[in-house]
Amino acid sequence: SAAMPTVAQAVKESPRIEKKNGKAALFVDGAPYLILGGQANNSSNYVSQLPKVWPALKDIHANTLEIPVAWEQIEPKEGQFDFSYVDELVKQARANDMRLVLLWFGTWKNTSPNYTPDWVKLDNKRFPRITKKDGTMSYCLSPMERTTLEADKSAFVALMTHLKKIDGDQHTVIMIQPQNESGTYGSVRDYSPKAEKVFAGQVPAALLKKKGIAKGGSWSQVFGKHADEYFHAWHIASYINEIAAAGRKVYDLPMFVNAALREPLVEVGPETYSSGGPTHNVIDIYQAAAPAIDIIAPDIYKRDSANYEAALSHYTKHNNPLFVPETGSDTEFARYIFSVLGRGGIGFSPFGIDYTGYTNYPLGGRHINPEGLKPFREKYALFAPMMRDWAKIAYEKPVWGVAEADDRKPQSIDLGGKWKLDVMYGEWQFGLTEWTWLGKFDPVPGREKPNGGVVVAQLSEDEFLVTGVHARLNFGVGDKQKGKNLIFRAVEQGHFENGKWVVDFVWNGDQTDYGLNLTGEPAILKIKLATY
Ligand code: N0T
Repeated sequence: SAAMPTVAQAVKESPRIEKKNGKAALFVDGAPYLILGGQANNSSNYVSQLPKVWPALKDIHANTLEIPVAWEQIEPKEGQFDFSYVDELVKQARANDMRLVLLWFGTWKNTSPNYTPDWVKLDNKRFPRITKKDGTMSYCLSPMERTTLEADKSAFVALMTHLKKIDGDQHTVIMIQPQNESGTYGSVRDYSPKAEKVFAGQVPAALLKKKGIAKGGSWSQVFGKHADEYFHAWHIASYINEIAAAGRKVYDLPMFVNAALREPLVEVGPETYSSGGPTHNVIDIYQAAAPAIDIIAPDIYKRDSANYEAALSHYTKHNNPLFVPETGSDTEFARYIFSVLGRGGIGFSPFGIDYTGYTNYPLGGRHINPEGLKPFREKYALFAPMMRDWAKIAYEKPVWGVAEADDRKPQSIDLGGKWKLDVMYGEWQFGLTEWTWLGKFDPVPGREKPNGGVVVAQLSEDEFLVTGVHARLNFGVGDKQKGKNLIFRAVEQGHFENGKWVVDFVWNGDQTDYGLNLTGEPAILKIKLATY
């Protein structure tokens, strides 16, 4: 009947984060969605720059653009809004078949108020900055000020109201990041008289509960040497939460915050990083203070594998969905998509992906051009054609992933006890690892830096979906069936069509006798294991 919703209408549900069995998925149009992202440079948020953004995203097979919307550009005069950039951005995203994650650059952008309108950033009286311990003024706006919060909130609500109007039926915009790398450098918290008063007061019950602390008290009494940082984190998180919640009330989109990292592997004090931001040691505080935030996300610019993997471990704790909204655009960073997806991540996004000519090297790559972006392109090429399938499988089935480590040594994955997978890095078309008896060969080009990796999903007891690059795979029997010999029932290369696996051809002979070789060419394998 005419009253029945059509299929197209029925699937246009609002994007949302869903969680079950310790896993998380980003649902877009009613089904899990994998963010193969690229974040534009900071100053690419103008209509004139957009034509230089889309080609870079396309060159890496991205499906989602992360890009700023700045408070200064939508509310240049107090109470007067200009959404012309947002309108054009959404229009062009649709024309380029791209989804959007919008980054709200408001009170805190890399902790600073530089993206606030001049009527905010030039009015210290109305919008006070933090007072440092020695009584001098910090650059950073204070989270303790109601006026600032209300002003930011009203701009953000105006943005969300506008998004609902222009995009509430299509959901080109799938997620929002309120603020960017909040916190404060150079002062652990606000020491203004107003803040001091609150600091002397009681720790909120919700925080005590989250921390499992029975006996309340002042911040110093309860948290000792961590009191200053926890206090600041609580107030920034609460501030962001109030803004996010007000925005979600008018238009309910998933929201996340991003962190400028604290050292992942060494204990350092808050005077060395953005104190009060969502660093790994305060994830639980953010969760307690900011229920309107779905994800606490790490911006990872450490190139080395030890730090990178440690950062990922930190941000998968506390039942926090894993999403990497920023990472370096250089070669070494691309491999970590396998670590992220192997940990059940909902998305991955290098930073500075546009052809404006800017690069944040040495945080990212030196050459943001088709050649420089190749490491990302070859990885996204694996997932782009099956991004819905992978997202669904990762939400429902066990998954593992490894990125080639800096030592470039082989790694072994325990696939749940019955089977295991040994991964070694490099490329061979035939035979053993080193054909010493055949003499020396030219090194494989493009393998100067570690760029390999593999992900595996268990489809059923003896069936695995595998993809990766620059790796050789050797499956084996696990501890649970020691003494048996493994044999492939079949190694299928194929693709997904409307959610169904379609076999293109079957690997055998040279392609399987010495391990399964994944090169830089996209190959998705379904492996059926057996024993004899
Ligand atoms: C990031 C980006 C942009 C290992 C830097 C990273 C982006 C912001 N900040 O290009 O500014 O908007 O979120 C801070 C990295 C700290 C240094 C890490 C050294």
